[in-house]
Amino acid sequence: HLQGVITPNSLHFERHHAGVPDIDPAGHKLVINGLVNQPLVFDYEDLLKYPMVSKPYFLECSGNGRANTQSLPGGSAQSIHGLVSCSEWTGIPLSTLLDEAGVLPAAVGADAASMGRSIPMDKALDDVLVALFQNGEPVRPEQGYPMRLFVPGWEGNISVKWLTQIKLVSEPAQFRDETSKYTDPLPNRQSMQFTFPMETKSLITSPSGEMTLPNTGLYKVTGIAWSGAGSIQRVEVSADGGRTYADALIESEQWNKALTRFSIPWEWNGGDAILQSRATDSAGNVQLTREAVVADRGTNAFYHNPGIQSWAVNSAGEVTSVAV
Ligand SMILES: Nc1nc2c(c(=O)[nH]1)N[C@H]1C(S)=C(S)[C@@H](COP(=O)(O)O)O[C@H]1N2
Ligand SMILES: [Mo]
Repeated sequence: HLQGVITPNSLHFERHHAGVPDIDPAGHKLVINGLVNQPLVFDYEDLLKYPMVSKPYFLECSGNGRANTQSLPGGSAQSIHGLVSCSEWTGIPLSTLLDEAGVLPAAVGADAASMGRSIPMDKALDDVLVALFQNGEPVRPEQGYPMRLFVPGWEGNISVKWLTQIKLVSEPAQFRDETSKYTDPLPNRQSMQFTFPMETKSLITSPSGEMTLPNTGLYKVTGIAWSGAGSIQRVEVSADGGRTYADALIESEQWNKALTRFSIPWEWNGGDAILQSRATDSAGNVQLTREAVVADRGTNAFYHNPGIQSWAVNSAGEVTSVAV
């Protein structure tokens, strides 16, 4: 039921592993230590004085879409794919703070909040933010107030909320949330060590699962597309389960690592149809089919499932999630 590509703050998805802490910013400190020339401690007020950048980025939990790896129990766009949102994030480039701390050679970025994740140094110095604002207002408690790490394009878990510490270390810290969780098992019983970028994905949001088309005639099929590897270049839509595709209209800006809105007109003649969308990003990645994801990762892997969503429309106009 949303349009455009920016998620209102009150509707941003929430994923908390241990509830939302009630933090008084006056007592909150951010520490940068480890392999640095000069360990630093920042108050919230100190950080507000730094130059900031504002960029629109999506945030997606790597568990998004996981219902589609196993059998499909039906479901809606929200229940299957609701763990993605897009905001204008405002914050201090992490590179500014690391530059001030003086990073020692061969250091690897890691932070050690209760939610700890290791971040390779080249990413830490590229586009990572210490985000303080979201769509112009202070980051909400549910999103990490007073500050969160924001790691554009990468699995949501790594964007540590309620950030307290950034520690420079020489190798990955092997935190619980990068080893026992958020690891992708493969069909040959091996596992991927780290899967950082969220893959090229799109989703038709209307019409979508659990909606009913009231009558035959003209519909506007619309949805969102995104990629952790760059911007969305193209979205194709099929009404026959992927046998034929037509190019959708891109309705929004094609921002880097942000949601992009697409639409296409469709005439529903009252018969059975299967709606699908397929995105292509600026790096040339084409969204995988559900079959390809399952063949590649097996049915035990439920993180990182960007597979094409199929919405079946029956002659009563009912829309259901199906496996194609
Ligand atoms: N400190 C902390 N950071 C965290 C989490 C958490 O539980 N605690 N959840 C992670 C997960 S799994 C995701 S998907 C994102 C969700 O961010 P959001 O709640 O702002 O949508 O935050 C990540 N950062
Ligand atoms: Mo997540």
